[in-house]
Amino acid sequence: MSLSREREGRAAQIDQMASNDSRLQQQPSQKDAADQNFDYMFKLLIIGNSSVGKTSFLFRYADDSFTSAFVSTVGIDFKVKTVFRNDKRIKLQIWDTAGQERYRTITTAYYRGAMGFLLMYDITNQDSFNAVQDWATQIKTYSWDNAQVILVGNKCDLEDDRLIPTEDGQRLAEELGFQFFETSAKDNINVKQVFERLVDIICDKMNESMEGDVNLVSNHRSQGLKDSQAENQGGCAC
Ligand SMILES: Nc1nc2c(ncn2[C@@H]2O[C@H](COP(=O)(O)OP(=O)(O)O)[C@@H](O)[C@H]2O)c(=O)[nH]1
Ligand SMILES: [Mg+2]
Repeated sequence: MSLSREREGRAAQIDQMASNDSRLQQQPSQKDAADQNFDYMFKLLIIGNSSVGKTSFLFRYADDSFTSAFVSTVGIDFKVKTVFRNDKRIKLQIWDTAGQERYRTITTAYYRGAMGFLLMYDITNQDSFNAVQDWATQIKTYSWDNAQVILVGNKCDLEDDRLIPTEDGQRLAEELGFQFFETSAKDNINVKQVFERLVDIICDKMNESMEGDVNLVSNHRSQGLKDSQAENQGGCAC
């Protein structure tokens, strides 16, 4: 089989898998999820204690919606959003912990291949802040060394109930070597900015590295072999 036929066959297989995946069919972003027209794909994870607002944050970013009812996480594993950096289409596959965080039993498979993390706590909840160190250790233990992390203090709309001063979040982020944002999924504060910063720091890291495509899913379906090779050598150029 010629190389291009083989590549087409593989792409058709992936399309077929995507259309068989019931999760994708349930989601409004189904078209986006199955869309193979992208240059790079980043797997991102949102982790942190239960109830800090992870699922709400993901819905706010991916669907621009918020519901104050407790959002059931069961059955929703990830959402997809495509962003652009320097003329490159970057498909973000953003995973939610699907309630597993309640038991602190997030499988190591979940971390595999993740390039970026949002480690979230709730500024009105001391336990969630105390748990940040543990989550950071999990990230360091199970994920790729170059994975980028942003510490996110969510629910900053609840100023009257605040227990964690901004400076404490900032200091902890510095200690851990993470960037830091306070956000509100409810009032849509800093949600898009957090994802944009995470994409930027992942791109910076990739460009720093000579092995620009390590751990990176790059889609060359519509390109010739020559283009792919050239691009692999040059990193993501984003
Ligand atoms: N005031 C406020 N409530 C929020 C915010 N984000 C989430 N919540 C609420 O916090 C609760 C837990 O949110 P959820 O997204 O299910 O948290 P998860 O367990 O981390 O996925 C829900 O009642 C949400 O409506 C926020 O930014 N501000
Ligand atoms: Mg949830």
